[in-house]
Amino acid sequence: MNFIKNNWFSEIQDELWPGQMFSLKIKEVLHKEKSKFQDIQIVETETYGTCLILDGIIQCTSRDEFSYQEMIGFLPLCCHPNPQKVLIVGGGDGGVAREVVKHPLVKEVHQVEIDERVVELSKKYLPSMACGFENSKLKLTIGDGFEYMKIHKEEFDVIITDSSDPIGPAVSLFQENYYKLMKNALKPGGIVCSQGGSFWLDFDYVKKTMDGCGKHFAKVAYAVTSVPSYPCGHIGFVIGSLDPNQNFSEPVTRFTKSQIDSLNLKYYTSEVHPAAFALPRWVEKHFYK
Ligand code: SPM
Repeated sequence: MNFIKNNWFSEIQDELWPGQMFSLKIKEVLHKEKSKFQDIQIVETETYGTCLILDGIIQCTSRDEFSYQEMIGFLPLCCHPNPQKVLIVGGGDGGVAREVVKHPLVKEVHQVEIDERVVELSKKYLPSMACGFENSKLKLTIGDGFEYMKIHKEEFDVIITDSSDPIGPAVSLFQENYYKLMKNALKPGGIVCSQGGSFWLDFDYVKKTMDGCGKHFAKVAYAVTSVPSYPCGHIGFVIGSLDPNQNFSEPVTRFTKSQIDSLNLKYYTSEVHPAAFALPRWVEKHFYK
């Protein structure tokens, strides 16, 4: 798999985003290998910093990664009244862990990542994200998130799934039985938040994932953020709560701007939080009917 030609990397994915592609100009290919699970490339780009690419799909760039990592972490954490114990499934670059450990109420973060090589390479080439692994609140397990949850029942307040796209190995993380497993791994009132795809590209898939979540969770919603290096510059999160009185667009933990700055949050604020749940009418009608 080689999508680099004349110093340009192009994200070509006929199944997920047919007829369009996003390209980044490359300064240098820093690393390339096939791990046990996937094709891994790390490249230095002209304008987006260092970029991690898995199976030909951009996972994060050092220029814009904070938007995704802060939002997938802080949206569910700030909706939960006491998010002491958190599980992260995936997230091998460490960026989500870096954000989750910042939350003042979080005491323990457990993370299960299947591909040890992504963790090792992120420590070497993406230290500003992989610093999440160095925090004393974090315990990393290399393994399968599905199997991990089968033996951890009613343990977590929040479960965050930072997966790649619904193709290949990550497909099961978007399905109904995954939501059932997460429900069983949560304490009463627990919240889940998963990479949910974009309404521009994955409209029916998002709806299907929300429906799967809705079979096991009392409240379900979809929130969005902008990430220029993802296709359409856009990505969403499917969020579910076991609490039937949950109102996702009203965070129970609110931060002043000075707290936001001391937490070194660059995208998430208590004002961005409710705005993330505001959807265009054509999307809202379809997702919440
Ligand atoms: N910690 C960052 C990992 C990012 N995981 C999600 C990557 C998704 C990339 N593709 C987005 C396409 C949306 N349809």
